Amino acid sequence: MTLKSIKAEPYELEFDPSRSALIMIDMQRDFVEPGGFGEMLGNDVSLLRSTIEPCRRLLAAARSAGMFVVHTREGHRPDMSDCPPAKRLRGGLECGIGDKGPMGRILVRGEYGHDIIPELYPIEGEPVVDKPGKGAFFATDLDLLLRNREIQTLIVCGVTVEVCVHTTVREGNDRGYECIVPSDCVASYFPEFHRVALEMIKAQGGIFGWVSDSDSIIEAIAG
Ligand code: C5J
Repeated sequence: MTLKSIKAEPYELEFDPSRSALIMIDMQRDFVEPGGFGEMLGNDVSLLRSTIEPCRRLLAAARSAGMFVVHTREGHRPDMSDCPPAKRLRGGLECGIGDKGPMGRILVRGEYGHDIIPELYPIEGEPVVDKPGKGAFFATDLDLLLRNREIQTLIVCGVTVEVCVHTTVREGNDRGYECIVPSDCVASYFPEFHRVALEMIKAQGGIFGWVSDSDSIIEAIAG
């Protein structure tokens, strides 16, 4: 076991790359691409698209180092049997989850908008965890995939930082994983939420985990 160290806040994180995983949360067309569900709701997707290049570089570094990589997608079965009515009806949208949106049925598995953007597309051997909720541990086999590989540290990237990234970090933290979030590999449609979400993770001595950046993590992985 070779321990390495990442420059991070609130303090350096020691990690074993062979027991670490890169988790790419919901880098799906409907959230990130112009013309998708996120933009249809009036959001500026350029705020999310700024994560693509740092995520791509971090993904490449993790792959080169042989690190375990997992991708997630938020979405539901086509018959919507795994979507709580409360989630489907929330917001009273004219065109919401399960309805025909600009990139196919919104957040429905198998639809064009539900899939991961080409820039960060999974390669062979990288599991894709389809999750019905915000957190990647809820109603999925993610915990089993990680425990079977004796993973301890999660590098959590993706969108949106205050929703699916944060929920996943909180779930992972409660399950005993050490979670580190690169600030430039996560984003929100609301810049203030981005800032506050990261503050919340690293507050009180790292109550949910650590905050770093892609360059520091790449340096640590490659070094
Ligand atoms: C994610 C959402 N992925 N904001 N979903 O954060 O609804």
